[in-house]
Amino acid sequence: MSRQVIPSTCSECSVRCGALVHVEDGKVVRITGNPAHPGSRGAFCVKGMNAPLAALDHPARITRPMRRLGARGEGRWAPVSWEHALDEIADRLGEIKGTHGGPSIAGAVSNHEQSRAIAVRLLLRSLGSPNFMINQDLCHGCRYTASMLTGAGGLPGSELAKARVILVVGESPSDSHVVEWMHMKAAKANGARLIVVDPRRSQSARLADHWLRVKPGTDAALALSMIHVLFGENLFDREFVEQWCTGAGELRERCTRYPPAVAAKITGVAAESIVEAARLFATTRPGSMLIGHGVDAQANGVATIMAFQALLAITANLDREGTNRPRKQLRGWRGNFREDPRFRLPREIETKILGGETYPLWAGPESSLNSCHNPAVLRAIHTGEPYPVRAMYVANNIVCTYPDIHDTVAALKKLDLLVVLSDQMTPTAELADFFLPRTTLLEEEDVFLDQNGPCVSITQRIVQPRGEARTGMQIAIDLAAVLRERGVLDHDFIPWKSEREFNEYLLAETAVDWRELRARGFCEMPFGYESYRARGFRTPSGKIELAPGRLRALGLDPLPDYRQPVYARPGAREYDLTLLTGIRSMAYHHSRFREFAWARRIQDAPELRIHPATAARLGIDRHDWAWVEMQPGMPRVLLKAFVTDEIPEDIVATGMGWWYPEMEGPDHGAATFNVDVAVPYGPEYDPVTGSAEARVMACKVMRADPEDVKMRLPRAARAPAGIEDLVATG
Ligand SMILES: Nc1nc2c(c(=O)[nH]1)N[C@H]1C(S)=C(S)[C@@H](COP(=O)(O)OP(=O)(O)OC[C@H]3O[C@@H](n4cnc5c(=O)[nH]c(N)nc54)[C@H](O)[C@@H]3O)O[C@H]1N2
Ligand SMILES: Nc1nc2c(c(=O)[nH]1)N[C@H]1C(S)=C(S)[C@@H](COP(=O)(O)OP(=O)(O)OC[C@H]3O[C@@H](n4cnc5c(=O)[nH]c(N)nc54)[C@H](O)[C@@H]3O)O[C@H]1N2
Ligand code: SF4
Ligand SMILES: [Mo]
Repeated sequence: MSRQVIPSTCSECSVRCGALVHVEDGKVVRITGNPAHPGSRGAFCVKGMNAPLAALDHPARITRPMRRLGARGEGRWAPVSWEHALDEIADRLGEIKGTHGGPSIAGAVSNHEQSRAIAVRLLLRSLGSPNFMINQDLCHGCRYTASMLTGAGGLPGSELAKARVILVVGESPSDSHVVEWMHMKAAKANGARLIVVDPRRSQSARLADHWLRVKPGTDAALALSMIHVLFGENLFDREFVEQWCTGAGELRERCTRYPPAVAAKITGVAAESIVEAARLFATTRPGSMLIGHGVDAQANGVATIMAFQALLAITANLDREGTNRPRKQLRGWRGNFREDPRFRLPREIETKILGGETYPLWAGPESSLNSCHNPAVLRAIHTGEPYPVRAMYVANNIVCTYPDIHDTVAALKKLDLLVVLSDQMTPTAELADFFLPRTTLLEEEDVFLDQNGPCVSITQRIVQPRGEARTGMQIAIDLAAVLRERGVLDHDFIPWKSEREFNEYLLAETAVDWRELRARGFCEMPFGYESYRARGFRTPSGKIELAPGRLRALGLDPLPDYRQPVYARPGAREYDLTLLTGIRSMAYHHSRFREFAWARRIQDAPELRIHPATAARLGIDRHDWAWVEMQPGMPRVLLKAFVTDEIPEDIVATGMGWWYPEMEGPDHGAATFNVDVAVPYGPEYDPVTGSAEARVMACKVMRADPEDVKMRLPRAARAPAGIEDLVATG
């Protein structure tokens, strides 16, 4: 028997753990963590062990291009050749571009840094369209933008293990980031102190020395109050603030609005706890901070994150050992296509990006991520304002992940052309004109910078693509070739002939040795601390901007402030509970993996975490399901009760992304079981990024009639093999 262990990188989620792929007689038998990987040091999870293997030959997988027959969502398809599909897509893109202009074509992807996303961005730009949609306005948007404004962004990466005090805000690494969770536990075992800010008693909160149980959406008041304490008690790093920060005086003044007694009323955290936590964070060095999705995707997200970044800055916990470090650069790395002038559109086109007029720091030419305000794209499809969007090229599952599912579906149905890249028939793919079959992890080669290491990592192609599947980059290359031939391209931003050539391009000017990269799965990036001493921080002033000039220039409040969250404003009395969405599940990655029996064995239904007393008050039993409604006029969502005292009595919480691949109908159950059916896509929006309030909202909860639930649940006969018993019992 031949045995081989190939070092690679798991890319099933953005953590990107070093992986060892075990191959016997040419067949992948097992995937494990790579202890030698400098970023993840052996950490791994159930998704990485199972998903790549299970996806490869899954019965739900589609590996041929298909063209729609009949109406959108009718589920009638004809297999076509790649040649036919690309020809017709190119023709139709050419027509749409000719009639409505390049910007009438938009694209959507998941993560913006992977090659499958870069491929979409460059394809669009080649067609003259700046309209690139990423999920970051529901995800990291406020963190990216706050970091750009203040210059105090960055993650601790492996520094976390060396921190003596760790502040965790709105993040649950035990559910979402196995590497940070590992480092955090290691630091704690070495005596580090842990402060966790979270309304929910998460695993991190259980481990914490200080658990600050904030009311959702009030974190800005907490951070400003902690800063107030540090200024007042002279516990800030005077030298660093004087030399490396601007706006400290104004910030100090702003914080006087939030003495601990005032902040206590707003946040629900006792004044003494605020003072203690502030003192602990300032007097214990070094300190690291994890700031998560729990405070992003909120209407006051940027201000909240700026306030916590200010806390890092005034305690000088930046770019030193054991603190948050700014993104480390690799000399010669050519993967920054967002900023690279060789791949940019003319300014007059970039200013046309949808949403840029309202949110220039999010969507303009000088914005943090140069991508659309997604609600503006949906509006352009519906209304033709400010100009029509008639075609979309989609590489993720936006029907299941954008708020207001019915609105997303209605918009997609109005398009002249919808192309969806996927490995199976998702609720988004169901609406496509063309389904293009994409590879899964073991069939792909990807190269990227991992800030956890920091290192360059490679995902190696272990097996040949199944059937006719192609990688996202290869599909863009092949489509660009046809478009080029027809003279439809304004720019040639996809000059490569293969994914391999693209990857070689990324590294060509670096010192990375391909042989070493392949042999180890990574190449460490040398890095030092305090690089700001030589280069300054990445802001216009070269300093940390505590009151960023770019906000002031736009007439926005340059200082972080607390604003009352929407859910807490007076509204209809029956919306008496607060719902948190998006709590991560170790078995799933967003909308992915619902077709796998191993994942469904871990969790088979979208959960409603609810306190025992609240459940009792509403007559909800352990085995019950409940309807949750967020707003009159919006549909309700059906969630399964998970009675737990980790949640306060006035809050309930759930995950995201649910659908049942085996269920009939174009939505595969998403219109019933996916929380985003009931979540409006704003307003209100964050004034800087336009992020919608998709995380925290007022709701009412009603016990569902068990007979009615039974009718709606998926049928056992169609369930993924091995979980029929689960489905049968609901
Ligand atoms: N297994 C798994 N891992 C994932 C993902 C996945 O789908 N599955 N997705 C990845 C992606 S794209 C993302 S964005 C991350 C998200 O992962 P995280 O950044 O960890 O964010 P969440 O799990 O959404 O929420 C973290 C915590 O925030 C708390 N929270 C909610 N509202 C508030 C608030 O107003 N204030 C404070 N202080 N806390 C609040 C919640 O109770 C929760 O404990 O996970 C990534 N990792
Ligand atoms: N209400 C509410 N809505 C939310 C959130 C929330 O907390 N609450 N979270 C938001 C966040 S943080 C995010 S990031 C988005 C996620 O939103 P999406 O990006 O849409 O989520 P995914 O399910 O990861 O991506 C869907 C498709 O992308 C492709 N894909 C993605 N990653 C991979 C991969 O590694 N390999 C392969 N082969 N295919 C891949 C697959 O075709 C998959 O079906 O949802 C957001 N939506
Ligand atoms: S956390 Fe799990 S899914 Fe994400 S990269 Fe690591 S092993 Fe893969
Ligand atoms: Mo995300």
